[in-house]
Amino acid sequence: MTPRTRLFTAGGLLAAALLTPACRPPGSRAAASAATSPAAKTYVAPGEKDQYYLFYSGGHSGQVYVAGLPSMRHIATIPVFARYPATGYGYDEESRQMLGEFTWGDMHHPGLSQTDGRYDGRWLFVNDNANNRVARIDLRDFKTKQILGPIPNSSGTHGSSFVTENSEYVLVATRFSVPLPKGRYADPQRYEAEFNGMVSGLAVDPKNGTLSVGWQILTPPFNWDLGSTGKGPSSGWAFWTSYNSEMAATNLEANATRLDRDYAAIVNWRAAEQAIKDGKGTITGGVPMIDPGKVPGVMYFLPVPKSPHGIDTDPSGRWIVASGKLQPVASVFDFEKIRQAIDRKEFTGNVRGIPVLSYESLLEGDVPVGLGPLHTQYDGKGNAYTSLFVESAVAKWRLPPWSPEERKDLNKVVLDKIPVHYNIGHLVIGGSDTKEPYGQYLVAMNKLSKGRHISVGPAQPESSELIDITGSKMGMLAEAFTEPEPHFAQILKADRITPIEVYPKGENHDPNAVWSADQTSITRTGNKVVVKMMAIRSKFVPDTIEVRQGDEITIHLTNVEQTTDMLHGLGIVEHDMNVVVDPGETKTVRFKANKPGVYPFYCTNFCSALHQEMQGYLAVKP
Ligand code: RUQ
Ligand code: CUA
Repeated sequence: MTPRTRLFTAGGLLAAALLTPACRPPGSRAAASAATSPAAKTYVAPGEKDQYYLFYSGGHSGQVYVAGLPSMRHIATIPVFARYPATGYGYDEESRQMLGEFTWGDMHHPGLSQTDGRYDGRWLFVNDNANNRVARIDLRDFKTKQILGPIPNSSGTHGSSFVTENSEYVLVATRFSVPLPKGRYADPQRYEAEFNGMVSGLAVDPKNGTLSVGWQILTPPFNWDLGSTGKGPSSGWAFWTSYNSEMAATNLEANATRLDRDYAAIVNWRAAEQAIKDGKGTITGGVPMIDPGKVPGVMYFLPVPKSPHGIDTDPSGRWIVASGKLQPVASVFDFEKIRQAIDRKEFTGNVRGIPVLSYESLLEGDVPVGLGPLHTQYDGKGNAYTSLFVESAVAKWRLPPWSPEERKDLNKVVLDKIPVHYNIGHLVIGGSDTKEPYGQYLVAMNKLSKGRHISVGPAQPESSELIDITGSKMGMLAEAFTEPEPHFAQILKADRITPIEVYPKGENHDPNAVWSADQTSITRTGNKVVVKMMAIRSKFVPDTIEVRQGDEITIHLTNVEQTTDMLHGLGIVEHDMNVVVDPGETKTVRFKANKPGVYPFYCTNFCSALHQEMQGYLAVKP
């Protein structure tokens, strides 16, 4: 079967496809396919709600996008590493301080917090590959609460955000290597001698999720790529693949693809934690760091197929799967055997004192999945799904144990393949990185969409595809625009969380909050003017602020509403200022009244029939 016919039969579109356009009156195509269309399975009628959240990374937009599944409708944008005027993020003091000196981030891999190896619905962690940060979003209100970083000694925090079973740590590995500590100059020609990579354990405060750098592990200057955390037999361990074991500093396309194998890192993060407690770290760049060549038991290297892009632990925690982008196989390793080899010290050598395990004796099998394998996800029923970038497809295959016949020809465990459009990067199955995947939908996140949308010019919109994985064959259900640039995603059952819809007044501990007109004020101290302002349908109190040119103005704005969906905004004309306050929320903005004149301000969020009347004046005397 050609991929094309397979797509149609798998999707159940065959009947519609067989009708020739000539014998069909206009309009009947839609009617015919509506009855049989797989898209009907994704239809969420007006007033009904989706079953899952899809949290997908917005890449260099710096934002997290939220879609509903199965509708694939984009329902929210959570700004993290970039300003977002729609929610006033990056304008008020708190979010401005979180963003610091950066106006953008390159977000790659969201990771949900876990308790006992299952999503607990508390936090979503996301990394910024560009400015070496990791942020925490609270799923109680879908807001960014912390941006940690730039992380010391860490450059290109791409191999993130991998959350351990009980959210003890968010684990991060570096894509780039630099001379350490950061800020030190060394000639890039001396890459191998002077540059280093890093694995960081970001400790998560179990009460409030606050991130801090717990410890770091120094590594050779390999380029660490995607990873995963262990569970079950691999509990307490974590894995990353690397490219550039060659340690080349220039023309990586050629120089980092010379060797047949690259190294995966097998990290005992519990041992790293213990080593730090035992005082075996040295403080570098302000954080405790372990040299795994000198502290045994923390890191091991496992050769894997050339130029891999990721390594994924299955839901049982026994099987770990790495794929080499340049070899058409997914390599399966049995962690129990890895563990035995480590215990028995069966090493083939070492790199900078880090023991190297034997690929040949630990390989369970190379499954011939297809061309350009990148990432693997699991359905919890013993099946794995690998994205094939070059082949533009997803391969479904069966994890071990395999029969002797299957072992002789592992083509037998490749069960299905579905074409996707086009050049798939990541794919996601809800809960794949937990003990209990949902196993219902797979979302293919395609790197190039090549003409899937009506043209909007040279920058073609990205697309993602929703695939039904409940049957023995995968079924293509729907395709949707995806905000660029999607990398990884997480899927969470909608009923797993109950986000708040207003900030309860009793929880607002901002000392500058005001709840009635008589509490509002304008106070001057020298050239500093502090305004305590209230927003309520449909006015600001006060609505006239008189200041002098050069004054420093602070406005504490409280939205006193306790009603769902009743937001107010404060936009100040020609002052590059907009904040949005949710019901019960207080935000602070600070700016200088540099220009004389009278500047209207107004509510930027449509809130009532008299929303347009919700305005006032900033009057600046020269
Ligand atoms: S990487 S397409 Cu940034 Cu997630 Cu694999
Ligand atoms: Cu308040 Cu519009």
